[in-house]
Amino acid sequence: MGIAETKRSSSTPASTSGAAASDPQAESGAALTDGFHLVIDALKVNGIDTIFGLPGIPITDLTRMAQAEGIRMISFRHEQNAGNAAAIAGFMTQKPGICLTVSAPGFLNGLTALANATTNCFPMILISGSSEREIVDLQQGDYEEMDQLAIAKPLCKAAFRVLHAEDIGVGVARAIRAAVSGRPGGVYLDLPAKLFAQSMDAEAGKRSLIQVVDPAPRQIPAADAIGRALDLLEGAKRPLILLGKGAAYAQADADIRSLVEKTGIPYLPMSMAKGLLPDTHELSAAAARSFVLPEADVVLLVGARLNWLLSHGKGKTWGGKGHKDAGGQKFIQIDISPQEMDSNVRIDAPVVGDIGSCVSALLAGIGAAWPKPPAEWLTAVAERRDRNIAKMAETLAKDPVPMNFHSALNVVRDIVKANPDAILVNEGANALDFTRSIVDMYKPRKRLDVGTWGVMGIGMGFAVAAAVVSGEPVIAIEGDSAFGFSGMEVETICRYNLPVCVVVFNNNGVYRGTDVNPTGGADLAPTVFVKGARYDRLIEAFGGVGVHATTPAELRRAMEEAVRSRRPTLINAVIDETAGTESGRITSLNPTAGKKK
Ligand code: FYN
Ligand code: ADP
Repeated sequence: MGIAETKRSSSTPASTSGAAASDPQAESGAALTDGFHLVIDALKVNGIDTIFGLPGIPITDLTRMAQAEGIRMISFRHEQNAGNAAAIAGFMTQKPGICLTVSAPGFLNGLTALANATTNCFPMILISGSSEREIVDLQQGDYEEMDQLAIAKPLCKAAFRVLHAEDIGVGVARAIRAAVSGRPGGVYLDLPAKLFAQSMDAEAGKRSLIQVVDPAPRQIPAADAIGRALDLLEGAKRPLILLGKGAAYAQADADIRSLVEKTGIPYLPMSMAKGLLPDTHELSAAAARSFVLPEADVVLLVGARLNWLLSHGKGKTWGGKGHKDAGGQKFIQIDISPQEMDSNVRIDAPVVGDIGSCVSALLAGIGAAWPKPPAEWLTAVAERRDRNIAKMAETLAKDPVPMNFHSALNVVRDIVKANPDAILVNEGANALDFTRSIVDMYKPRKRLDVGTWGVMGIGMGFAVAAAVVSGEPVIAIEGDSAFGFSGMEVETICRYNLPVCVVVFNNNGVYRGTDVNPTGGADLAPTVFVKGARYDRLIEAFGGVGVHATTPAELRRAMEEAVRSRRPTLINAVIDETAGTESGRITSLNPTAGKKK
């Protein structure tokens, strides 16, 4: 929609409150536009159709006008959740997710999500209204005074401020490019209150907008880098492909599958890469993780960093003697960021470029005569995997009373299998770790979780965005502790009538509910919550469906009904309060000095 048309809508009832909503055309008689409309038009011209945010000073009218102009405005109850929603929308779509907040505290709430997005390489733009520059810079005590740009800078990929209406087009274009080009990440865009009411000639305004051409240009890998990688891979005795969430983000699904199948190399998916190939694929080594990492001799990393989640590429996980010793593997790494290479261990064959281009270049060098990996390796991986899967099947078949993580997740596993298009959001400690290894994924980008930082609090923001962006049913498997960080957004889920089924694994506390206060005082232990809490009643307050489930059969019935009806549902799944280990599978990261073992 052009400037002339957007201008007309500034006289709609939705935008008549406050001075900022005055109709520039009516005042001057000339065809004018203003900062509000230029921001909206700059986003729209770049195909942005959804904003996640929270209205308030100075962006209230912006949210109204955006809605009036056809942008879907999803309003949240807390900016961090809106920010998480924007971040995961960016991951799912390769378009920057937009989060819109008020100044100072609203901005800071959104900033946590922006930093998390940047850490995870998710493209997102946090747009915050801010107070008057003159007053902020002289520190004269403005309403919500804060130098937001300076604070945002170290926590995101790029940060920009726009002071004049005619620069809005450039500001938005720069933000979009910064978010999605190269390694994706979070961008901050600071819009001071005064900008919104600034008016300018409508035609000049229209001309000032930039439709970004090729926002994430392909980055073709060098031929010698591809040759080096192929040589290493071809000579491997025990090769392994490691798929990370960068591979999921890249949307090169068919080529990645071909790479695995044509080479016949076993692959290990990182958490959010699960489903890139179906977890039931014969070359999946997910259930043989602790076998393949130390045993592999050549590892091809595709969009995965050798960070803490991969024990920094060394130590016992990789067969090293001590925790700093390398395991002797040779690494090939595909990544868009050249600086990622050698960040933890030597990368023998760096392949710098976008994953789509890199994988297709590798495929071009892999002909029909490509040798399959030695049979001993394939057999050893398959044996180990099948043994672990059989062991897991035994555990899943049990039906203990009370219900535990395994018996509850056995239900979730079946529901996801029957609904492979549903999106699984997952956070917690044990609720996260057990779900990751028990619930198979069948399609790419269907598993959204705590990511690189292992954060709590992404749950409801991710669930809202997943439903809004995809229109598919969303199943959010939440630890009771994790759910608390964003639980109020069940109102948002109900308000927008989203097909989200939240399952709270309730074991009465952080990790589990059995800690006691050693002093014998009235306060509960710090890790314990109200016992027997009824999270299901929370959603009933807003018209959603609440279910209290204490058996796998009850859980199954409730989940089936939630997915079938697409009604907002929260299931309070009561889990044995003794179930769960401290910090799940990362207990080693939680210092225990002074704690009774
Ligand atoms: C995996 N496994 C399976 C299967 N899939 N067994 C049977 N069947 C299936 N389908 C096995 C796998 O081989 C491992 O066993 C084990 O299950 C766990 O697999 P996972 O989850 O892949 O591996 P692991 O060791 O937990 O992975 C390390 C990690 C992961 C760091 C990448 O823990 C992770 O992503 N953690 C994030 C934690 C987090 O962020 N927590 C939130 C904060 S909690 P073995 O091979 O025998 O080892 C705050 O307190
Ligand atoms: P995981 O946590 O699943 O291991 P990481 O977030 O650590 O994954 O790694 C993702 C990597 O993917 C990052 O280093 C990032 O630079 C890279 N990446 C993201 N998108 C692309 C892309 N389109 N092409 C190449 N690399 C990418």
